[in-house]
Amino acid sequence: FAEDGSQLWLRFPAKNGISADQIIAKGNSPTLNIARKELSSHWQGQTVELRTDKSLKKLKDGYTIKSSQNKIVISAGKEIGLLYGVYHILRLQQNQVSTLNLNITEKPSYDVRILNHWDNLDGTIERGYAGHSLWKWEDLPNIISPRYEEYAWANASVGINSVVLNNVNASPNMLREDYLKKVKVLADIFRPYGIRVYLSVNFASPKVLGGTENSDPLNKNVQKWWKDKASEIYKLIPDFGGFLVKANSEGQPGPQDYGRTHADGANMMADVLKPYGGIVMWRAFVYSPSKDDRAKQAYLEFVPLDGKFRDNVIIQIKNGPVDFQPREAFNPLFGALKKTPEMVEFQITQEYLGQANHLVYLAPLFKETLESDTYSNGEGSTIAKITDGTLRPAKITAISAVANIGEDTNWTGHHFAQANWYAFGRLAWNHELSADQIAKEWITMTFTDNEKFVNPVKEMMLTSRETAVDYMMPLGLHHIFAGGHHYGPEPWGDYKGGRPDWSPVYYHQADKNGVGFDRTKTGSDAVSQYFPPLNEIYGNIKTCPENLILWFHHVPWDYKMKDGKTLWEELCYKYDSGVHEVRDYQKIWDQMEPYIDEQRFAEVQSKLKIQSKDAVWWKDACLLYFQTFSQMPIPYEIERPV
Ligand code: GCW
Repeated sequence: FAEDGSQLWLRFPAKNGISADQIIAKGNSPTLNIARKELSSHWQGQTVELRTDKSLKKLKDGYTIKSSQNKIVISAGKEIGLLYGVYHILRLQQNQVSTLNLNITEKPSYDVRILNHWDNLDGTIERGYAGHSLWKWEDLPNIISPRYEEYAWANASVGINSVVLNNVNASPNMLREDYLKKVKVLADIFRPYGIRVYLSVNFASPKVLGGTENSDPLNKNVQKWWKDKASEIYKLIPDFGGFLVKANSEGQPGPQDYGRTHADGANMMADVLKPYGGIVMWRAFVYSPSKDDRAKQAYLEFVPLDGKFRDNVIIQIKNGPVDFQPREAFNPLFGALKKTPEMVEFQITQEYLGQANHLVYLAPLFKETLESDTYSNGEGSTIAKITDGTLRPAKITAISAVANIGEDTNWTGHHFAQANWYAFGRLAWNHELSADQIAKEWITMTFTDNEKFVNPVKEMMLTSRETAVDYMMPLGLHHIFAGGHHYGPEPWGDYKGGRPDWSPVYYHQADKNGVGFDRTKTGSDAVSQYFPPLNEIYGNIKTCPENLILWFHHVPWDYKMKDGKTLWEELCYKYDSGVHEVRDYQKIWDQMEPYIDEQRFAEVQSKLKIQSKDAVWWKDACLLYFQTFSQMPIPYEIERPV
């Protein structure tokens, strides 16, 4: 068959698995039947017994696996746990791990492991680089694409249990009756795979769809509209997950339009969902053009509201305070809300990381955020522990990421972008897994277990995020992307008369003295939003980590860095080493030809060619531009700009 990447990491052995009498399981639910089918199609080991065991309910979606020579017993409180257990042993089989003496207990790090699709009803995808939307709204509810079930399968195999189908810049039409009937069809297909459907909602829906005089959350007619809508949704989809809301951000409507707060808006929705067990994920990605540093705005708006949200509201916070940059300091809102559950929003789709052209493995970025210590409850208050319920016993724990999936044959545009979907799922299940282990699993399952392939390719993946930072925005530089599409460099961008907070020059602040955004006390004082000792560490140029130095400081061009180079030289070397790293990836990849299929080999090779050209483009554009301020020579040891 064609190796077009359509099978993702789901390349279980094609020959027959165990026979029906080697599968011991009671019941006939759709979920159990999927588990049976997976075993009889792909499992080649011992007899498998699947047992539901009420005493294991505390493991939530988790399971135990115990095995001897002749038999494996998978037990779980819920049937979906049994299916996850089946994927676990299939993964072991694919990774050549012995399944003879297993004694495993798995419990997911988060209850809600959710993909956010930024898919529009017209089939386009905001920041999507893998073709149009998978959801064929025109065809639904009558024509059903086989990819709906394949999508559910892929998610279940890594433990993703929730999806938001539509863009956070939400069309009110999403809640129209005809669309809800289409949503129901998807929910029915996803359900046996343990996946619940959620929707992004437009705050102005009552007025736009229902003709209420406004969408004020304190207006009784508005509340009634939402209540009726919730009842209509739950009649169609009894296990509907809830709403995701982008309000009063980038021009979207919200409660502030009526002088109300985010809490007023979120609580109104929470109240109508509560009777059905639904939740509201309210986004903290809010900012507007103002004198205040954009990086401070979420904290300023949300901290005063701490404790005012209903218990079925969770605040969804982007990993950094600006916008999914190659590297950001973590968002200071994490840990700052003491009485309100918080969840991370990552971006799998590579809006700011070379889109579908660059090979950038994101697990190291995800891990960097999750392992960041906020010090909110003293040392060890990592973002992982704040969000997984360890430090904030929360009714709901969740983790989300913006999907990179589209209708491209290989789902994600770049073959290696599949790894980022996979890695998010695996970390949502267990945030303690290492980026290294996840990469190894994924490579083995997706390509081959030949070490001559696995080791060099894994090395390339593990370094790829830092490489992208080096050739795009080293040392804490950020948001110097070309306006609108955010693909290439435009550090000179100065949208006078437009939005200054979208202008690259606002973020790098280069002048003849130096470069970087002063977020210390002498500048925007964003550092004071961090708990001690981080406020001091970040606020002092001597102790600020160098990989964030230009995020927090305006640094003189001739500032001496730890390695003795001047800031200017360091910048030159970083850009240059990013270029060299990508060229090394090309060389590594060229040697991989014997180990894998021709099609994926050639497609990755040609993407690396683009990435390598782009890296040079970034380096030349940024260094030549910044040189107009530094007035310093490019160190002769590095390749001169072309
Ligand atoms: O990253 C920015 C994107 C917008 C996006 C917005 C958001 C969905 O450029 O396209 O809108 O963030 O997260 O709301």
